[in-house]
Amino acid sequence: MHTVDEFINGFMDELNFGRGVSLARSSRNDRYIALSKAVRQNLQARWMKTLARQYEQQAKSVAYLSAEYLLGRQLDNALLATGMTEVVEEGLGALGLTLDDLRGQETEPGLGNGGLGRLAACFVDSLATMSVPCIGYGIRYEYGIFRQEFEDGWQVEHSDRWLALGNPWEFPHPEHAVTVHFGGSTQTYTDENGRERTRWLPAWDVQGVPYNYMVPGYRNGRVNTLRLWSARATRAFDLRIFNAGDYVEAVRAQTFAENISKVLYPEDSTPQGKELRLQQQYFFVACSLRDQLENVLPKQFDLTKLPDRVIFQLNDTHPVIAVPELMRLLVDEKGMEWDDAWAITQKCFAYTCHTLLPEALEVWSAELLGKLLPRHLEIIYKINEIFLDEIRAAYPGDEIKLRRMSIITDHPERSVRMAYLATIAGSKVNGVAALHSQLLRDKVFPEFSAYWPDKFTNVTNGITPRRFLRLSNPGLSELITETLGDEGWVTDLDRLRELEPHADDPAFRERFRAVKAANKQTLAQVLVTRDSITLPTDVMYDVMVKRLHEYKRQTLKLLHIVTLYEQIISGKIAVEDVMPRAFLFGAKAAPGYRIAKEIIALINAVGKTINNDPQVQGRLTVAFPANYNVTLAERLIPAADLSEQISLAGKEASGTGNMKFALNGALTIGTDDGANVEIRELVGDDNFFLFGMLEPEVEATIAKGYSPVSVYESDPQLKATIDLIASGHFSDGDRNRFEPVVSNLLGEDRFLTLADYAAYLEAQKRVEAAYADPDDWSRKAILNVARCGFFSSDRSMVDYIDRIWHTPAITQ
Ligand code: GL9
Repeated sequence: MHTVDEFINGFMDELNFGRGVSLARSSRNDRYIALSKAVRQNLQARWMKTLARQYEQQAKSVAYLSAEYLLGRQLDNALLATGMTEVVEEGLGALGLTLDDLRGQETEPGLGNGGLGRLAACFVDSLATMSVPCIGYGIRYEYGIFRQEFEDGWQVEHSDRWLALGNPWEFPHPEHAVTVHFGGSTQTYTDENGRERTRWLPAWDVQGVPYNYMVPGYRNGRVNTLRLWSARATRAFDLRIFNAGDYVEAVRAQTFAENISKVLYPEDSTPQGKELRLQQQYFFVACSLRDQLENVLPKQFDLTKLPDRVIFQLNDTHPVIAVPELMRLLVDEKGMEWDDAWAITQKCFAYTCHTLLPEALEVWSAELLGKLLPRHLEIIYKINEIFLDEIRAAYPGDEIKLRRMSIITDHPERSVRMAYLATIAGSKVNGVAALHSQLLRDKVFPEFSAYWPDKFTNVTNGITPRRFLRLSNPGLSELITETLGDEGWVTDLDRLRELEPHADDPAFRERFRAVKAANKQTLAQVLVTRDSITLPTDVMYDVMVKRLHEYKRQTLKLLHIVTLYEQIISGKIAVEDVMPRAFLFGAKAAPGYRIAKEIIALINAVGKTINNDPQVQGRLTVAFPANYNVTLAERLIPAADLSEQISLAGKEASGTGNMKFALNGALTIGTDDGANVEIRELVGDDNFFLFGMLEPEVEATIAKGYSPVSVYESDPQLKATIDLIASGHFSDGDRNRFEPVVSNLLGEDRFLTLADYAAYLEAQKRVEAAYADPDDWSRKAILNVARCGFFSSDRSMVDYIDRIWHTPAITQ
């Protein structure tokens, strides 16, 4: 389907015979689906070929186990990968249609919460582009991350019915459904060789139906697979309840099974320990392991060779129940000796930790785990026993060490520390940025890293340049391609270095600025139609988009905005002396995270007051479009001048938005945290606005006994700013409205917002000074682009492959 005519034929076939409609009678959704199916045909032959080559070459593959994939829209990515965009545009044009209109019909699959899920999507993109065999395993949630709306500035959640109009990008395979068991009890017995064995007598089961998605490599003829599992009732399940005679109850009970893959938990980094979540985790992991052992590997495969063929990468603790599951399969089902099975298991897993917040490390109550997965709990106990014997031998008499390293803890109740299980089982444990990996070793797993120094490593996160530069920023991409002479940078992002000399070329800077200006226009148009938001386009765009979390400190950004506003309305500074800016926010709060929702309401209230105040009109604008998602990110990031990365040092594991902004020519104002550290090292101190406490100072400040109220009392501007909020200025005089946020800041301020306030304002002054010189600003921005090639997820993949996976690319 390489010519325009071939495309038109393919498209019309899909429309007429796939959808059963004529062009004249088709809906926009019909046309979008026909288009997607025509495009996907071009990927299918590559998909078959890729799988065949992998099989022939007996290639080792990565099995990426992730509860989340935040994919973003598929159509444009498929067009880019196949190089079909122009043919399609022309073909649609001949039919009186436009690609622009049809791409707007796609609902993005929002099967993730934020950075962690988006990272998984970037990684599978890079592996496909590098011809490395990978299968991504996850859950096909019927409802992805909630759709956010604002009612009176307050977040309300709506269900994300992303499948409602049909999904042309998935291939369901109900005939390959696998059964997953839950509950019941275990039983010991003696086998025919006189060996003592255990079997699991589960109480109920569900089926996992695989839905395959294509993961196209960029113009390399490869397509890898993403396999997402959907739950449905088994026949046994049906029969049992139907035989009980209550037909209606039986039908209702079927949905019990389907509930498992119904909805994505919207908590980022604060797992709730809910039973359904554990069901989800075991469900997808059990399906995936069975799929590997029974469908992907050849029949009669010698399982002692398993580590030569697959590495299961644990994306955070969510899939860690895979460890006892593999042990159960090898020992109980395949009859292997424990020690042999454990040796295999240890080679087959590696674990990525994505956090530093202690509350984010998953811990399951032993009672719950034992009720749902009794055999797995026994296996975990045994893994722990053997491990603790080893530790006892290494550190005789050190009871404290034993307690610190035990997978099982008894406080506040008997429970299983999944991160420890992953660390003990995994061949490698990695953090996601240099600083984070260091802090993991020193603070989160100190005993483990002393005992196994070589187990711990770092792989700094990355982002795919296909989606986050080539697709999302066509203007900059064209400028780069023209300047470098070819498009090779799309798969070799270090080549952006070649832009460096052009940073000193006034003509190049002019063109660079024109691209940014055009991107602002595009964004402004999107926000008018999407959100009825009007933005000035000739001002600095200062952007903070990420999940709403106290540690990320959206309130610090807000205090800056209120400070500028307070200074104007109190007459401290003349409005003409304020640099014109638009402040853009995007953030979802976990539905049960009370204070985060209050902060959202406060941002909206401040925005409403400022935007309606004629005194500051045109100078200060606040925009908070609801429902920030990948699709909006693709428009927002290329338009940004300033990237806000202002988490409290030592809290943001890496960040990946920070990389996207820098790569698209925004300058960062940021703390010494996560990957900001590496961004600053690469782009240079002069091209990065650093401020705030360093991680050791944070520790020291808290140790000394931090008092936010004394900071407030000793800083008149801070006091005036907070007092303005407390006075009801942004809440029609209602002083109680934002009392929770104010008292949280003054009374607790867990993340030292007030302690970093003065430094942040000072850094913002440096930003203003730099922005006042457009040539110098552009120079800095160009150097950011030129020096951020390191943050390609292709490089992250090289690091994983060299340090952890050892999975070569396939050939031919
Ligand atoms: C996160 C970290 O908080 C981020 O700093 C990191 O960049 C990403 C990817 O490694 O992982 N861990 C985590 O639980 N989330 C992250 O973003 N949260 C969400 O995905 C919402």
